[in-house]
Amino acid sequence: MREYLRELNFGQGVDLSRASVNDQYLALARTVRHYLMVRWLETLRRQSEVQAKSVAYLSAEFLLGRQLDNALLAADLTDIVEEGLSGLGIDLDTLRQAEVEPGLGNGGLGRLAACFIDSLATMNVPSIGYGIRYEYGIFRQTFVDGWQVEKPDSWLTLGSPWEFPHPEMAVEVSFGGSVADWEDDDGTVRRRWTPGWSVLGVPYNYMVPGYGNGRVNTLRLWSARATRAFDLEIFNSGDYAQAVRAQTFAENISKVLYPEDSTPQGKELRLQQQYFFVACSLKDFVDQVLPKDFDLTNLPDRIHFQLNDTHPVIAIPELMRILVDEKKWSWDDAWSVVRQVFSYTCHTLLPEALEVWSVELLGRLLPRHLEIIYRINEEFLLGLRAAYPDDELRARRMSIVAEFPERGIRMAHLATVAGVKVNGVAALHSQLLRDKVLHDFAEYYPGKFTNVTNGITPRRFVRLSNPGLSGLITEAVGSDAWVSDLDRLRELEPLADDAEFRRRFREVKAANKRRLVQVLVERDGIELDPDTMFDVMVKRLHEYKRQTLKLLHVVTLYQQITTGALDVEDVTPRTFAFGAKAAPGYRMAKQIIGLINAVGRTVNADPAVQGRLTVAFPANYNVTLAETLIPAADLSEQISLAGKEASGTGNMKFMLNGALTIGTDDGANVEIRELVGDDNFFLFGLTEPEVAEVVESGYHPTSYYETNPHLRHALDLIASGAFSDGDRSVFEPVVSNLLHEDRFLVLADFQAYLDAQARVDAAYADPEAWTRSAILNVARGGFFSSDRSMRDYLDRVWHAHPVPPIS
Ligand code: 26Q
Repeated sequence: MREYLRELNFGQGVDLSRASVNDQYLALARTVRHYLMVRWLETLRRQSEVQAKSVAYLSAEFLLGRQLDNALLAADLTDIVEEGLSGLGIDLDTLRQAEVEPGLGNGGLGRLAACFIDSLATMNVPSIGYGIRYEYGIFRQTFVDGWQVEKPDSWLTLGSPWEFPHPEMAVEVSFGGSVADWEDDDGTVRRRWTPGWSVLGVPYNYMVPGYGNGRVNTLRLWSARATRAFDLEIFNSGDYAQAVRAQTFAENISKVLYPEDSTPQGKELRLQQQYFFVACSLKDFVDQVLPKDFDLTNLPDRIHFQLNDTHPVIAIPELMRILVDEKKWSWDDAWSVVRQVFSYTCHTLLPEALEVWSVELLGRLLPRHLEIIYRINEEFLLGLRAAYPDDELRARRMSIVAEFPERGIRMAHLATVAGVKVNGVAALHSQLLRDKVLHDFAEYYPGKFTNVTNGITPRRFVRLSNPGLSGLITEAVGSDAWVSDLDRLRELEPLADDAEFRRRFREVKAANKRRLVQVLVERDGIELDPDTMFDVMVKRLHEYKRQTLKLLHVVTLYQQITTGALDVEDVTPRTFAFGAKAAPGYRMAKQIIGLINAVGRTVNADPAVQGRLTVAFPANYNVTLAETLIPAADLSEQISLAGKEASGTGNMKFMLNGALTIGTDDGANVEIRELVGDDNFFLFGLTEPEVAEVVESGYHPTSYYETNPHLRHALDLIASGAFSDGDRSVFEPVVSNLLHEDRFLVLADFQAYLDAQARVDAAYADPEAWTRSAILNVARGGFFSSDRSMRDYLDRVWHAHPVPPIS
């Protein structure tokens, strides 16, 4: 605590009596990071000493969540700090809550990256995360009359104690300009890129502490600055305003996270972001991380670059450019190294979500890279045509260069051609990649395709977010070894049949629900009854995820109660909790948010419902809210149309916190159900092959509307203006989309969903049996630790090994 007070006095420049909560939080954070510093330096020293193969995780997003609690846990400082602070009359929890979470990601993909670097550190794997230090992360969502309004997320304004800027390590990244032939000293004709402009990338290092192992890995995020030359030149020209504008222009690159998490728009700034962080990272690794005299022909022994979706795929031509243009290697030598050091993880199945950059844009921004891509493609097509003579259609399908609707570069094809491995993120997803999305490639490159099912870190999503359950588990296992060895949860299995254990498990869930109720009152002014079933659907808003299906369930119950078709006494009291951000430009998603809020407003206020149905939609769902919401859930909603959700990771978090899942046969739900068994999972809906069949034979949503009275009543009620003050036009687009288009077969799965919800009600009516299932969900969820995902990547993709510290 002496150190804490010193940080407060000399770091923050205040004394205890005048310190704001933020001052106190910052001082504590600095104290903790100070403590971790020794281990960080030691880790770096060991890493360069041992020269083991490392992993570089390249990701445009790292959705970290709050750092303080995780750092305290990793360093085993929680108790000592809590005690010390309380001696000063300070409540640790108050300081925890002062932290603004770094929301440098949209959702699943960004959070996955954060879980993975946590696991890599915990498993002693030499590794580094590379990404972008956005000045503004994912927007803050507010509701105005129930409609989403976005506010900037200025997470840096109150100070960011976890980062270490290194302006002296800045690297230069170039864009634009032109390419021409030139003659080398020895007469070889080479290509020379003369860029049009450049920016600096300043690295900001973040500690990634392993759990209880004294290791601290690095996450290196890049921030864009104007180059000094750029600055000087324009300032000297006397045009001050122009010079300032130029700086702003450069700094724009890392200004804001794009809030779309599918259907990427071909925005120039987004491509600038991608190349910016990738070029910085490769240069950093080659020039700074590797030893000075390193022979790059040995690169595959020292590094594997994992590409988190196609966002960093421009790294492939960039490494070719470095080797061929800068190091003067032959094309073939360069290619033989490049094709050994990258692997690609695909996170989608939606064709519209696959990135394609227009040749016009790519050629303007990165002319040399475009040439390199063309050459990679030429040689790829040469091999392809040799393997499949006279199959021009196949060559066109597989080409890296698309011809329609405009000439474009298919980043997933480039990644697949150059990558050592291509993986999907759940068993079903990987299967569909092989069979459908990348079928031609799976045929051409047998052995390249693999699966690594996603996982989540048990440190943040069980140990920290659910202390009550963690206490129970630790008692049952006999130690806290499960926190870094999640298979030990299996030891809970027999306790599912122990009435006393079930009682305590239920008490933990009840306490988590009370904790959530309190948080939501303070955070949103939402009042909930903890003695209801908490039925939770939290995830990005997307039509394929089908928030409307859950809403139709709510509307159906409401309609039945108000018309007297259902006696309100027979309704299981439920709280329907939603959390979802919509991409700002995704109009249908925003309409759906408006509709959820509108239904909530009406249902919550209707005395006929007698408080048995409550809709809660707290704004701005984020990692921090997830940490209190998920442990309080009874029922986890994972109801995407089969074949559309690559994996899902929220589903795993709910399972490990003792919620039961109602879900389709999609993504990792498939594996969840296999593990917990059909008795402990509420399965419903079409399977992926059935979906394909329905779509194939022509899907007519109206036929479901016409034949299913529940569905008709629910949709009619929405269309009647019952939730929009009688105005029939407000939600007409949602209703008519469902009736006439319904791309994601909401109406086709509606009745099956209602039936499954009836099974949920029946099961919930028997608390002992329900608790037993909940315990089995926890006991059988160990597979979903991201530690296991890392082991799979190490074995199947990276062929790297942990380097345990010398103890
Ligand atoms: C691309 C180009 C331009 C602008 C934005 C983007 C962009 C950004 C984010 C495209 C996609 C994303 C994020 C995708 C994502 O989160 N996918 C989810 O990944 C999870 C982790 O694997 C899976 O569990 C989910 O199923 C998948 O939807």
